[in-house]
Amino acid sequence: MLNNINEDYIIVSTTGKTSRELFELREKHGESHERDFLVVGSMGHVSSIALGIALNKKDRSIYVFDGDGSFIMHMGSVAVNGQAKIENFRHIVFNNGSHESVGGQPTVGQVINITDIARACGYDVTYSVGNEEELEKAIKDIAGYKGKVLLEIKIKNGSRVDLGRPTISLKKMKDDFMERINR
Ligand SMILES: Cc1ncc(C[n+]2csc(CCOP(=O)(O)OP(=O)(O)O)c2C)c(N)n1
Repeated sequence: MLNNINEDYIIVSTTGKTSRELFELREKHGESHERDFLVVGSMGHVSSIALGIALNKKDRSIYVFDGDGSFIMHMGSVAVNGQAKIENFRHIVFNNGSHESVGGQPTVGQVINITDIARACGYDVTYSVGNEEELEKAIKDIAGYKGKVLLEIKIKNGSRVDLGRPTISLKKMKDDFMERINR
């Protein structure tokens, strides 16, 4: 997915294995972490943090990497996001129907209709994809789109058991990220 984002972007990524995977992918590809803000610990707050950045950096494309558990946890923020006057908000929900990071307890993520909720709250366009081909097409469609987008990616559980954790201090990562978005 990262390879298919073809614009100047930043990522605000939810707590748990999503952020751990993002960190590991950057390391694997020899890429810097400065585009990424990893929300470690504060489950459910990722889209609110991203909204603050999107409102203040309107020339940047903001990708929110969210989980279904996190999305549901603070669903009120979806209403606030949906009413914000911004055109640079791309909310991606990795929906595995569970809290995989902490043992795989089921959520109602794959029972409720996340895209309907987003549209009802004011998001301009939504996608729900379930395979790689649809995902690649959706990523291309939303790049550069002027508005608030929600893309739900329906996935299965299956993260690696030996997945690492960030090896750079969170303070340094935050400082590098701040430097990058203010450049
Ligand atoms: C306020 C709060 N509650 C609980 C946790 C513990 N916790 C970390 S990740 C996680 C599960 C997140 O589920 P989801 O957003 O669906 O992502 P997944 O783990 O499936 O990738 C939980 C419960 C936390 N970090 N913060």
